[in-house]
Amino acid sequence: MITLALSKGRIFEETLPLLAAAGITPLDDPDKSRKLIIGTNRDDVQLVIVRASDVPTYVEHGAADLGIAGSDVLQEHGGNRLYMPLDLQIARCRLMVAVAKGFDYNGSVQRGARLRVATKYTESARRHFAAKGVHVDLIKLYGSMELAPLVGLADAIVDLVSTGGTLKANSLEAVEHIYEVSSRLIVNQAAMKLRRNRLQPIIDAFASVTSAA
Ligand code: PRT
Ligand code: MG
Repeated sequence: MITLALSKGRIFEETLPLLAAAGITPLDDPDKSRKLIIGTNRDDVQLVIVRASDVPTYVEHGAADLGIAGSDVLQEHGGNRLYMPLDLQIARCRLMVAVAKGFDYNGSVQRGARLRVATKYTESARRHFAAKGVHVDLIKLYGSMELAPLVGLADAIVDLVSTGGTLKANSLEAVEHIYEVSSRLIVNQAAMKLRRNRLQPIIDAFASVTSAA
């Protein structure tokens, strides 16, 4: 059995065309079904549905041969024990610093004020501000980062931005770009050695759609 780990929602939806190129059709929709293991039209391929941030863990430990994870998640996880053959160019967005409209971010940085920054992306944020030589107090959150500046929990947030609609709806504005994000195919290193003949056709099919896009 070949096992592919991925998260439901945007990554699952944007992976469907890649799976189709490999001749793989899921038998259930994880956004409707409560099943965590989803069969496919191929007896030898199954999907496991996990939290986006857990995908690298399943693949690293070999519980899944393959996985699809955002580069944001991989940056936080530290994916050095994973083989990453492809940038799939799906679920694209960018990691940004944002503040409440009217907050003088550049002025605060120039004055050397110690900023309170709320984020789920503590590793990426730590590296970004360290590279700039800006002192920050990081506040770890697990979601709804946009709320933090509105209620005085933080001066700034580090979060993903796609359309910008969420920032706008909460009277926030992006003030700094940290990095571009897209999803990567990740492969367990032992599986890549031992099961290459089974995995390579799937990787090639994904690559054919990705480079055509
Ligand atoms: O939801 P859960 O806590 O289980 O995990 P998750 O939020 O990590 O999963 P999910 O499925 O929401 O995101 C999975 C991956 O999709 C992320 O790791 C990114 O690589 C990628 N991705 C692409 C995004 C977005 N675009 C995105 N816009 N992930 C999250 N967002 C959120 C963002 O955090 C913000 O709250 O959408 C909001 C902003 O969107 P706009 O369009 O309003 O700017
Ligand atoms: Mg989410």
